[in-house]
Amino acid sequence: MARTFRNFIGGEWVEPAEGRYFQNRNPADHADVIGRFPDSTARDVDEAVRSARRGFTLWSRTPAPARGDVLRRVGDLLVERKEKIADAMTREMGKVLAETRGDVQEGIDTAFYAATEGRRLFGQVVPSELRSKWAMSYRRPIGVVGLITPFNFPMAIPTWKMFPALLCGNAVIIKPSEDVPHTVHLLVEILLEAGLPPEVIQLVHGGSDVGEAIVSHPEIPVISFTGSTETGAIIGETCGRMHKRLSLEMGGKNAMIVMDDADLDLALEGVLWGAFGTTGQRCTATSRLILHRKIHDRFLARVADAADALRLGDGRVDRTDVGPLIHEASREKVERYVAIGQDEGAELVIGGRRPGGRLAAGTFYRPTIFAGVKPRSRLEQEEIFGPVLSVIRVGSFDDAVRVNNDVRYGLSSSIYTSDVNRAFRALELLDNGITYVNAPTIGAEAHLPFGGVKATGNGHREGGWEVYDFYSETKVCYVDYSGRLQRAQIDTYDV
Ligand code: UN1
Repeated sequence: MARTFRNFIGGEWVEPAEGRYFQNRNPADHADVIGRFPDSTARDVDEAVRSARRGFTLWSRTPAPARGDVLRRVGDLLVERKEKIADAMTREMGKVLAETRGDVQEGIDTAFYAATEGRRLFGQVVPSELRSKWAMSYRRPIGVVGLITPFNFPMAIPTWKMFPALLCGNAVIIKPSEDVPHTVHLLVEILLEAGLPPEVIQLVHGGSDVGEAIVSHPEIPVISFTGSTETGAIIGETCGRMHKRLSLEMGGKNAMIVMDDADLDLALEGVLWGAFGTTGQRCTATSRLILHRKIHDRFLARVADAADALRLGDGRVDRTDVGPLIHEASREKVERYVAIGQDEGAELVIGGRRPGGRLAAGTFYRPTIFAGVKPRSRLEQEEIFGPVLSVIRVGSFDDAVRVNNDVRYGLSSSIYTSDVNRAFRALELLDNGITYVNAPTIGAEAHLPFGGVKATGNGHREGGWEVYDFYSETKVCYVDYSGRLQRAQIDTYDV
């Protein structure tokens, strides 16, 4: 009998108000049920907000260095449980253990970064234009923050939203994806053990009803969402109407450019990792490979051979290179795009099918490569979120830049070249939030800002220092100790 998990609301593990649950299954083996999780509703969100308001009163008055100490202990516990969490994560979302360990590590890095930020959280002190007057700003907590997180980085993404939000003194309500409720359950256990006052964190499991209730709740002034561009647009409408602060991290159609002077051995390793790691289910996945015509044929042949040799399987087994897709709907989406690619006249080089045999128990799909993909075709333009790589042939660096930029998304890009001038030109011209030189389109580090331009985001960044701006309100303070009325802009400087 599968274990039944609960929400964490009001400082306790509680059942959902309407008593409904959903099942969480292992995508590598659908017979393996991880547990039953609450299928919550707006009533649970209401309760969570009431509690979070109380948590906020307490936590917002706790000094930031003390809040940082809690996050340092969270980091220590994540280090201690890294292996156990990685195993649970692979079981619920499929990617291989090396990657789920990396996912926990990203949470650890984020925790330690947040811990030190508790002793900084800089405001500014600048000269006033008037005498005997101070002008300064500092950062204040905002209130209850609502986080809606996806399945592909079950620990990293919740932590890189939650830790800065907490460090800034906010209370948090989180709804993780229904596909990965267990990982965030384990994270909340750690937060409580580390000494976070219980009402500062609320975990409400469930589907889009819960997400909508969070987004439209009048007492949640800040929302951070990672997911599809379509859902982000809907959330944006509600937040715009309600004057909420919103951070959106959405789709990508990231390209790796390989020039004729590139180290092809290096580029080969890079493209396999970028395109097929996490079974292509990263916002940062390398889904387009732009090849200079001089190396096109020989490099494509090598990529195809190596990708075809990748071993599919349970991510907890050592020899596995690529795990399953998250669920059947996602595999069907990949299949729809394979059909679209064929209709558009692209050449299916490898893959394009489900594997058979023992892998039929999970939602596996063979690494797939299309060549001769035309710029502006649907295969080339739309996010697939699966192990499908589209290869585009170009005649020059300028063409490569044009193809890279000619999509609606702008998360990450990469160029392989040994020409330093060209590398710097690429950094300037590629229209993305992140560009890698001689590395694939994935691999962002926790202490640098993460995010994209165009339809990938709405101008905010996660990670790095910038995210602390998002989760805090700037308060400006003027102190006039002249003892008389001094009018800014009117009483001008009498030198
Ligand atoms: C995502 O793709 O959804 O840069 C997040 C990376 C990871 C984070 C990716 N550190 O690939």
